[in-house]
Amino acid sequence: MTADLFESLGATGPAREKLAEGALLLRGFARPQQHELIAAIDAITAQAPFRHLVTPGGYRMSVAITNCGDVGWVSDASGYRYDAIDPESGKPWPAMPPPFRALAEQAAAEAGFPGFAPDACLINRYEPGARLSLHQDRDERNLGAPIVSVSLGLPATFLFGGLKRSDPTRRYRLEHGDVVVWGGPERLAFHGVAPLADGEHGLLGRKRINLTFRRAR
Ligand code: MD3
Ligand code: FE
Repeated sequence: MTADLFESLGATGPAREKLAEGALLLRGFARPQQHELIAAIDAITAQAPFRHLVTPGGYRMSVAITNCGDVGWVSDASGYRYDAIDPESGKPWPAMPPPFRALAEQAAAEAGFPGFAPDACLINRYEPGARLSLHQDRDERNLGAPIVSVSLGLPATFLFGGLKRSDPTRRYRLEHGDVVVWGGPERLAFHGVAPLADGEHGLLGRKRINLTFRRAR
């Protein structure tokens, strides 16, 4: 309890937490860039607005998404894939802003993955009640590259399971500015996000935004 308190205050204790082999949580790593990141997200979503996808199974996702980078993650009746074109606009996805790229590369290097060069950034928006059920991220061609995740806005409970859907899950609270690097054997672990609790964040209001940087191709 006391250790948690000190850690959250940044007074002492590790700002980095090893979640698994190749999976590293960097508390507050994105905080110095928070304003720059939020401005970039606003510019991206002006070009490629958040939308609720329908899964191949016909369910509307409660999380709204958009993308930037060379390719974006899309879902429709034919399945999930990465595509260079935003199906809503018929145009390429907005370019990945240099501060996004730099942050992802620096975080990956901290976790032992130097030279990470993401070509896709999926941007998830959670409003109160939105959740992400347990899934694996396996649509990327290069599964040797890590995924770097950046959390902004309201805190969320992240569920981290094993390589089988039925494996038990551990829970982690992800807060504004937290960055997680997922590589190594846990790259294919099942994971999800519990329904977002309502709240008010000073910069983002009643929502959480998560960026995931990926090497898709
Ligand atoms: C562990 N996003 O977009 S980020 C996703 O908070 C996704 O929006 C969640 O899962 C979110 O696919 C979690 C953390 C994360 C991302 C990818 C992973 C954890 C991961 C891939 C493998 C293992
Ligand atoms: Fe995922």
